[in-house]
Amino acid sequence: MRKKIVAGNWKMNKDYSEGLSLFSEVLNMVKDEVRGEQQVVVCAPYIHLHSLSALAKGTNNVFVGAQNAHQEASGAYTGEISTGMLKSVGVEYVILGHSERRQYFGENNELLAKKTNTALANDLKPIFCIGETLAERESNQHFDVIKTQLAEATFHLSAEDFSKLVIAYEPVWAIGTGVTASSAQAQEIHAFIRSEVAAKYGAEVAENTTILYGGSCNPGNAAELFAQKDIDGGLIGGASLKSRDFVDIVKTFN
Ligand code: 3PY
Repeated sequence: MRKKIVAGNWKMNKDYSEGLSLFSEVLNMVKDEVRGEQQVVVCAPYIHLHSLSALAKGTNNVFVGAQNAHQEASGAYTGEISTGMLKSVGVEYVILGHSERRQYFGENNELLAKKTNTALANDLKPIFCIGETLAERESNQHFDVIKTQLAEATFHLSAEDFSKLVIAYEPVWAIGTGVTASSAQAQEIHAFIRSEVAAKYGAEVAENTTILYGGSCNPGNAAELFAQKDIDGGLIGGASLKSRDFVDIVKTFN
């Protein structure tokens, strides 16, 4: 059975005490709600990760994630954070390839392939983001864009390593815009992603790959999105900053 995940992406929000309060509220509300193959992951800014990991310790299904990591294991990279450092404070997941990193920090598939390798070498599970821009969708290139992102950044992995990834489909036109892909649009792409994974790694790996939807997912649209056959949860932006909204999305699974 593949994992069902609701992951929050706080982005560059919440100072230290705000982050602790938000995470504690979420933890208290979800710790008895998340069962079996379900997981909740909170991807917070670096300053929070050590404290949040300590709070999450002892829960079975609540994990902490980072939003980025450097591609090298260590060295003279002033201001950067390595995957080994993240692992040393109890982090389990790392978001890679978010469209904001691609857009504002020039991250491309080649760099993201390196980051993916380094994360896996340090036993961190990438939540690997892919998705097309509005112009690419309008010119009917969305399937090709997704195919290329997957192939160039992840299909060099062995089947065993690929199985450790979580894929997040985040159409760029739905990020921070309040516009959500319809459940049919999202399902169509998720099914396509699964078929690409099946063509590369076989049906069993594809069947076990968790594919999240991200992009203005909120308590009002999560149930319909998560009910789709190939949507295994969400990567939640703005709604992860309010404990009640985030927990309502988590409860959608029950
Ligand atoms: C959003 O929903 O805006 C996101 O970018 C989630 O990662």
